[in-house]
Amino acid sequence: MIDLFINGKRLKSSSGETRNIIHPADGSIVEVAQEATNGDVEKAIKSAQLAFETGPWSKTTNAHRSSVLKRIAELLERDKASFAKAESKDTGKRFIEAEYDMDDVIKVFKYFAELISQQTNRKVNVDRENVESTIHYEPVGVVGLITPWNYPLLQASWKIAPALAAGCTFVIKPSELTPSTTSLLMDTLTEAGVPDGVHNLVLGSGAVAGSPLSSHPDIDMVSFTGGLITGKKIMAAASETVKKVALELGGKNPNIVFADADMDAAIDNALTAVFLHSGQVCSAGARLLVEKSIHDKFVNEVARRADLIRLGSPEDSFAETGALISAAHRDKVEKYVANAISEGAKLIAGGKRPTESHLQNGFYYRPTVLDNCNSKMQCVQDESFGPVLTVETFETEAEVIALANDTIYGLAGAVWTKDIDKAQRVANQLRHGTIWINDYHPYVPQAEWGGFKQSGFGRELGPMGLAEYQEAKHVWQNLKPGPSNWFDGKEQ
Ligand code: TXE
Repeated sequence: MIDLFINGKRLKSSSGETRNIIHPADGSIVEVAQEATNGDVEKAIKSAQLAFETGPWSKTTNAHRSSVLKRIAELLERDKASFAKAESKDTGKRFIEAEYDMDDVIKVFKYFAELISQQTNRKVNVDRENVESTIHYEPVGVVGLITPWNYPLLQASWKIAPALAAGCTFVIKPSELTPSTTSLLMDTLTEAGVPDGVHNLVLGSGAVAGSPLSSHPDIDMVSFTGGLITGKKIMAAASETVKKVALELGGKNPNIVFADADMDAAIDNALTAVFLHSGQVCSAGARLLVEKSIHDKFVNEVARRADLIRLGSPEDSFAETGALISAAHRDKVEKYVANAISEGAKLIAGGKRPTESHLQNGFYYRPTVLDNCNSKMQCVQDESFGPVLTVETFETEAEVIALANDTIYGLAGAVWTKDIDKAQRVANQLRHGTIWINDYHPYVPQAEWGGFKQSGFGRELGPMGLAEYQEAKHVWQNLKPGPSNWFDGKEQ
C-alpha cells in the first residue's frame, strides 16, 4: 500500500479511496495507492507552508543543503536496485533502463549539491560611494510539483533536487499511474536529513489531487511536466494567484538526415530516437526528415530494423523495449495510426499489436513506421507519444529548416551530416530547446533542458534549473545615510 506523506507522516486518504497500480507488461495489480481528497491536499500544502515559514530548511546555509543533497545521492546509490525494480513494475520498462534512470537521478542530486555549494550573493557595482549593493538568491517558497508517468523518478528529481537546493518546501503529485518510486523517495529524503514538512506527497488524479497545486493561494510556484492540454489548464489556474510557472509539455521532434550523413550511425540512431521506451519520451525523434536522394535506402532499412525490435516485460532479458503505459494510451496510439493512414500515410512497419502469446495481457504495440507524410498532416503535427515514426523528405537546407520549425512545439531535434558547417548552420536556425548533431538523446544535468514555443517555458537542469526555484532579491545598503534633498521642505 502506498500512503500519502504529509509533515513527516504516512497517512491514508480521508475518503478511504484507493487506486490499483497496473503493471503495463501483463495488466496485473502491482500496488494499491491512496487516492487523496481535496482536503488531504490542503493539509499537505499547509504543512509545506508552515515548514517554509518557520524553517529551519528554508533558512539553512547553502553548505548544509548541499550536504543533505549529497547524502540523498548516497542513499539512492545504496537503494538503487529496489528503486529500479519499483520503477519497472509501474512503467513496464526494462529493469536495465530503470537502472540507467537511477544513475541519472543520482547524478542530478549530486549536480545540484555542487551547484548550490558554489552559489554566493552577487555584489553589484552601483558606482556610488558608501553603498553596498548585493543580490541575494532566496527560495521561491512553497512549490507544487506535478510529474508524468514515462520517467517518474527522473522527472521528479529534476524538480525536487533544485527545489531542495534552493531551500523551498514542496508538495509533489506523481502520475496516478506510477507513484511508487516518488513515494519511496520521501523516506530517502527523511533519512538524509530533510526535516518534516519540507517534502509532502499527495497521490491520485490530476483533477482532484493535482489541480490545487496550480490554484491554491499558498503555493508560490508550480512546476509541471506532462501533456500540452493539461499544461494550458495549469497555466490558466496559476494566473489567478500569479504563481511562477514552469512547464515542460513534450514535443514533436525533427530528426534531420542529410544525404552525406554517416548512414549506419544515422539509421541506428533514428531507431533509438523514436523507439526508445516505446516512444514514450518527450524528446522522441518521432519525425524523420530525410533527404530525398537517400530516402528509399534509408527508410527501407529503418522499417526493416523496426520490424526486428523485440518487445517484452522487464524480466525478459531478450526484450529491447516494453509495453505502453496503459490500455487507454495504446488505444490513443492505435487511433493516431489509423488516422494517419486515412490522411495518406503509407504504413511500412508495425501498425499493430504483437501476435506472440506471452505479450497478449500487456499493453504492447509494434514499432511503427509511416512513410509518405507531409507537414500538413495531423500525424506529423500531433504527439503520439508511442512507437510511431513519420517520414517526410526534403531537397534543400532551407526547406528542411522550414519544415523542422513547422510545429507548435520546440523541445528537441537532431541533424545528421558530415558537413560540420552545415550542421551548425541548421542547428542555429532550429527553434528547439536541445539540438543534437550526429547524436540523439544524450543529456546531462549540467545542461539546461526545456522547450521553445508550446513545449513550455522555464528550464530544468543546469544553472537555470536552479534559478527557477529562486527569487533574486536586491539589497541596497547606504553606509553613510543623509538627506536626499529632493523636496526642499520650504513653505511657499
Ligand atoms: O498527461 P497529463 P497524460 C503527453 C503525451 C501524452 C499526453 C497525455 O502526448 O499522450 O501528454 O498524457 C496530472 N491539474 N505527455 O494524460 O494529463 C496527471 O495526474 C493538475 C508528455 O498522462 O498531462 C499527471 O500527474 N495536474 C509528457 C500529470 O498531470 C493534472 C509526459 C501528467 O498528466 C491535471 C506525459 C490538472 N488539471 C505525457 N490533469 C512529457 N512532457 O514528457 C492531469 N494532471
